[in-house]
Amino acid sequence: MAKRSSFVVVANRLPVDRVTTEAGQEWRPSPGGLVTALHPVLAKQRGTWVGWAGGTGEAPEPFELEGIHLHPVPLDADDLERYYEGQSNATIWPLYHDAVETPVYRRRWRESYREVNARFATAVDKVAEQGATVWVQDYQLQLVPAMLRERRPDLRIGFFLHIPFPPIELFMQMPGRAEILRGLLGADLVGFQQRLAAQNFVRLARHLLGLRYQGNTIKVDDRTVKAGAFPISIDVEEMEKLAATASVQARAKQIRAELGDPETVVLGVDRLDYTKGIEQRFKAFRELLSEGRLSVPQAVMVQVATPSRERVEHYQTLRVRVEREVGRINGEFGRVGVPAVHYLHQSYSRTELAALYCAADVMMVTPLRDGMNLVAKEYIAARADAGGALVLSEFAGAATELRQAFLCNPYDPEAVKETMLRAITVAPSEAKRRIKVMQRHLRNHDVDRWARSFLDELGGA
Ligand code: GDG
Repeated sequence: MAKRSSFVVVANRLPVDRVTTEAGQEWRPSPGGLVTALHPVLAKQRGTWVGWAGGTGEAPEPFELEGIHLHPVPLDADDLERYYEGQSNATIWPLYHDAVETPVYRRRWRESYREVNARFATAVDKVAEQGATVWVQDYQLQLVPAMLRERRPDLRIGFFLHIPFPPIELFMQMPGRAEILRGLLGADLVGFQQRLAAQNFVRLARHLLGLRYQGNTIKVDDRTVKAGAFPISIDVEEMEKLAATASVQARAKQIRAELGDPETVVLGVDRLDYTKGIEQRFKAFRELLSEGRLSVPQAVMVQVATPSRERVEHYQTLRVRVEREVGRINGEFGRVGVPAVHYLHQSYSRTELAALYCAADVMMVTPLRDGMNLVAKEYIAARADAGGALVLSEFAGAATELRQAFLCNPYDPEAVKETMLRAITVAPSEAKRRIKVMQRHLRNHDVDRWARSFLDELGGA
């Protein structure tokens, strides 16, 4: 008999990693904004997190870690290929990001997505006590709200989408589109990063299913479904503290020294993903070098491109293109011992990321489309010295809040170049003023506030 909870979080992944130590295998919490925000609520209500534990063998038995019940859902190799890499990351991900890569549609992937969503719904049914609150996370699980409501009309169900929700014209491409929409409409509250996304959703409900809505409330049979914007954030205090530690500060200095103490360090930190605009950023840097408006070694660029979704074809071809561009820039503008671009296809600790943020004069966040983008917020929070400048794409959700960033249109190469130069040459007093305004905003809008506002709204829904 599974342990029952009054609060259940459902996400594709459990917030843990299996690590091998001398004592054998053990579970470690994997740090992340979501778990940080939800941990207090989960711990207080003895809540349960339902998700995949990684690996394709049998799922481990439910276990407890740091006061949270973890309830693993199994995925086998086929599920991984079809539900996760296929339908989630080669169909839905590109479609929801303005189709910046062509979405791939496969019947078998959709079937697998349905099967796996049903498996998650069944698992939640087992662990949720009568009248429990269930919070479903993200695009991998859009059918879960309706599947769950069918099994358990007693539950209060929330859904939050971490990525953009596309305009009607784009959404309409998706085979089986009505099923997805009905899946989401199983929730009492559907949360998005942005107001525009919530609007896209309610309009789609009318367009596709003829449902009536008033403001952001949709009438579905005899119930109502609310849509709303809940922009996610980071644990601001944690990043401030981490970045202020003596060891991080020392490491930041050391990084600059290792880069040859250039005048300008330009930084990018992203999962290696075609939505992040990494190529656009490199192109801008290359053209500024070739026009002589920047030069090496006075300016250098560091790009951390964390390995991601490496079995999905879009990601393999992106890697080839990005690495060719890095080679081209270094070939043309580097010297022995002095590359123009330091490209790191590796994953780093939070401490090292914080040190990189502190070492960077200009942070480039130039996605073609992004639900929010937490890297932009982390950079601002890390700069206790109020130094540095943030170049931010207008197409990141974060641009709605971080108005004092140097905003740009990543599709316009001249705009990216001009904006990058403005950020490089901004007067220190002006840069400080901008960063401080954004820091004040973030302190009042951290991830804790995000979770509370969603759950308060869901409680009242
Ligand atoms: C999705 C949406 C939305 C990156 N490299 C390393 C590392 N990271 C951390 C960053 C940041 C996080 O990963 C990435 O978050 P982003 O928001 O930038 O982007 P996605 O992964 O695409 O996230 C996005 C987010 O969900 C939340 O709703 O903002 O729009 O696409 O925290 O610091 N962390 C470590 N090593 C790395 O190498 N430790």
